[in-house]
Amino acid sequence: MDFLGFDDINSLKDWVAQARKLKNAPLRYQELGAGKTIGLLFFNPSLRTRLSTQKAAQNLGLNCIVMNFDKEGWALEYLDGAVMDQGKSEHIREAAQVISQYCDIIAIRAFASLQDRERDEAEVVLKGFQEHASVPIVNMESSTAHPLQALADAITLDENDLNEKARKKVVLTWAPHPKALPHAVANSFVKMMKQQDVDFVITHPEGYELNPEIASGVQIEHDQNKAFENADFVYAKNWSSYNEYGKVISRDPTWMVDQKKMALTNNGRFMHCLPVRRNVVVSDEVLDSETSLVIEQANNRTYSAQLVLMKILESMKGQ
Ligand code: SN0
Repeated sequence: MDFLGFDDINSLKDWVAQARKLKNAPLRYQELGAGKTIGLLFFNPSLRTRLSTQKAAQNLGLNCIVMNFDKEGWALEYLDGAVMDQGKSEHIREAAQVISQYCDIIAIRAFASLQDRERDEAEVVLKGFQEHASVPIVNMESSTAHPLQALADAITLDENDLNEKARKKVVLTWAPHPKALPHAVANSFVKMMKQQDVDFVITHPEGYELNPEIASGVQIEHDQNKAFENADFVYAKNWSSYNEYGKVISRDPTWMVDQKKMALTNNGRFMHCLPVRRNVVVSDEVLDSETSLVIEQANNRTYSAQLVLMKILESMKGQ
């Protein structure tokens, strides 16, 4: 069993319930991973993903090997038939097979380049490992998806009564950022929201439309203030343009989430995957207030990762 994207979750409701149970007794399955090893390969920086996945592995008794592949590994070639007389030292074919001998599970972080949409959408790194490794593969944020974050967000929303009483309103808002950022977090959040019984609205400036295949059927509101009206949850995230691929076409500071905007909501809770640029994406006031769920979201990364690793370990039993 691989965990590559949100579509690998067969029942979100069940998975969230199982993760919440796991959170109450995280050390109950310490035998499950005994004698097995997970390798975490990072092609990009990480704080939460690295530490929470390592913690999740430890909770399951797994050994954990971590490698900053971008800095410490050989530059990998992914193209079949390549004549490797340039900068790339090793082909994914050997690398994936070799790592499969040391690790029973391989988890990979490989962000979008934001240079070449076709290459990013082909998920060259994740798919390269999937094709050539002989062990299960876990996505720790690829070019187009961050399913472990979206699962953690689903847990956080559920803990904060998303599914209690009256139907809730959730808003995903684009927010300004100095750098061009990937679409992965937004994509997986949208996929997750599509499986929830809520009113879901995306708000962004014109030109920041997400991949239409992912956002199809979702209500889009270009007036951010209007979108915030009566919202129970506001999830902020920056992403670069999809149509003008990887470009920053606006840094409009009026899109920052501040107290004035949160006052339009129904005592709404603020969410962000972190890391977050203070006073650019969200004001100190909001981030430091009781309405913010960002620290809980980060905590739930451990249990989303642990649930996924548990399911993979269970699927390996008797093989
Ligand atoms: C990443 C992203 O996909 O947006 C990871 C989020 C989990 N975020 C960043 O790269 C932020 C970098 C910055 O300099 O603020």
